[in-house]
Amino acid sequence: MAQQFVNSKLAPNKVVIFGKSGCPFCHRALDLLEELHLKPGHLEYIDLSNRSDVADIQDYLLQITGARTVPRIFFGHTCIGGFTDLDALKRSGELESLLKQIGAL
Ligand SMILES: N[C@@H](CCC(=O)N[C@@H](CS)C(=O)NCC(=O)O)C(=O)O
Repeated sequence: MAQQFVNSKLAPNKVVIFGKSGCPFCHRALDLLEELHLKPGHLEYIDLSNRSDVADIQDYLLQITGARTVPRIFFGHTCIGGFTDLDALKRSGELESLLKQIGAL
């Protein structure tokens, strides 16, 4: 179920953030991406906080991305990591071109 849920959310030209409401890194990741004004419908924030299967989802995220912390951020089907990694992409100047490559910007 967790696997199905996560995979159903990912799409080639979409940015997806799996987060939790009490997580400051999640809010910073969402703010950073919202500031870039991605194409409508190409950014989705998924709040895992109130889901009964949150642990299963995080276990599955660990399995496919190497970490179960939130945020877990996907560009298409590729996980770019968490907020620190997103911020590093911004600072290095790679972020916008990666978003353009997947068709989200
Ligand atoms: N360096 C990571 C830090 C992420 C992190 O520490 N997230 C916390 C929440 S703010 C977390 O996942 N804690 C465990 C949990 O909520 O299951 C990032 O930038 O994404």
